[in-house]
Amino acid sequence: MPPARPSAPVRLTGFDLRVLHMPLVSPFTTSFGTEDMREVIIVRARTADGEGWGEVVTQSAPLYSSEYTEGAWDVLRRWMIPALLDAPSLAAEDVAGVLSPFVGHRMAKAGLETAVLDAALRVEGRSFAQYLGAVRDRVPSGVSVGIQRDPAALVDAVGGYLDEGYARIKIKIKPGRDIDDTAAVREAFEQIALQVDANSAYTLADAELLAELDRFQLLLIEQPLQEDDLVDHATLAGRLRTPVCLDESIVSAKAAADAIALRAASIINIKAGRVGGYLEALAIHDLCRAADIPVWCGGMLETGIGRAANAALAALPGFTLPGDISASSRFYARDIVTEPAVLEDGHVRVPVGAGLGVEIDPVALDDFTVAYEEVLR
Ligand code: OSB
Ligand code: MG
Repeated sequence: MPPARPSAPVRLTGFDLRVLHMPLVSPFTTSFGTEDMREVIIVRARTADGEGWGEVVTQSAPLYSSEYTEGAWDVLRRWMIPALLDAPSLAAEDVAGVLSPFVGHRMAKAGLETAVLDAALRVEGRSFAQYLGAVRDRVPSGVSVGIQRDPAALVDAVGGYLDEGYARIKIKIKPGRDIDDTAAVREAFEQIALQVDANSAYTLADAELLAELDRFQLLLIEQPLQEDDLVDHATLAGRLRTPVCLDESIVSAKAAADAIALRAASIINIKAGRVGGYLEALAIHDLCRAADIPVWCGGMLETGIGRAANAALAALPGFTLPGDISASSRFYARDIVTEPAVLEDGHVRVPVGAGLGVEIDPVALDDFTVAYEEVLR
């Protein structure tokens, strides 16, 4: 269901865009590469009544998806922001429609919609959680663990996160770093909730190898094949006991409905950035719930802005598996919000303040900013 009560329209006066470079506490390695710095775009919506914040979760290179920072920056400043500023007054629920002529670029769209929604809800004094229909005040926190030097180093890293209290472990895999890595973690920690993420690194020809993962009692395998391999995912799912979960393939509510109809996924990872915003994410939640498909909230190494919004989303009733909503300290020594998310008994609190419920630390924001541009009406 769309939010019971829509947000009030805002009178936009402009947006400002920043590219941030935020150092990671340790390098993060996936099947598509290693990062030691998070490059991210932060959006501020300016309105006649106040401001709102959003995050564009692109990375510097188009390796996870076709979107990347410079492409998003260009489409935001040249196309999307001018289209939004054309309307004298705009509700967050209308942002996706205004931006719909522009094909793709969902992460860019999500950042704008989130900023407008934050601005509107701050004026109303309503939280993201209330707006979206959250039913929990805290959410279980899972952690995504990158590929390490060797399986022993992976076991060490996982042990550290378990000591911190994380409720679920996800390890990244790729060809050559799959069965042995998973076996090492499962042997060291027999009872933990464990899942793997391949980030599209395999093909259907690897089905037999991937079936070897069946012996590890995994919660799921995430995105083994390419983004547009829905039919192959369905074939693979038929050959595995481990549930197949889709991440990259789920770019919209339509893609989610198609994946479910094809039996390409029995679990779905919802990332608001990847699908164009929290309203599309809500639509996916609702259709999965109706189809009895469990969902969980994915992450894109969000700053305190996106992390707050993700916690609110993950508090919806259909989110029955722990999300990649770790404490800010999992990735960052210093965040851009004054009260970064912390781990409490394996959970992260859902913010209760108006809008996203977090305040920006202007000094930190400034320190990480490497590019700035205002687009005004
Ligand atoms: O596939 O889920 C993914 C990070 C960047 C890009 C893709 C993914 C990830 C993660 C990290 O796994 C999730 C997080 O933010 O904790
Ligand atoms: Mg993933």
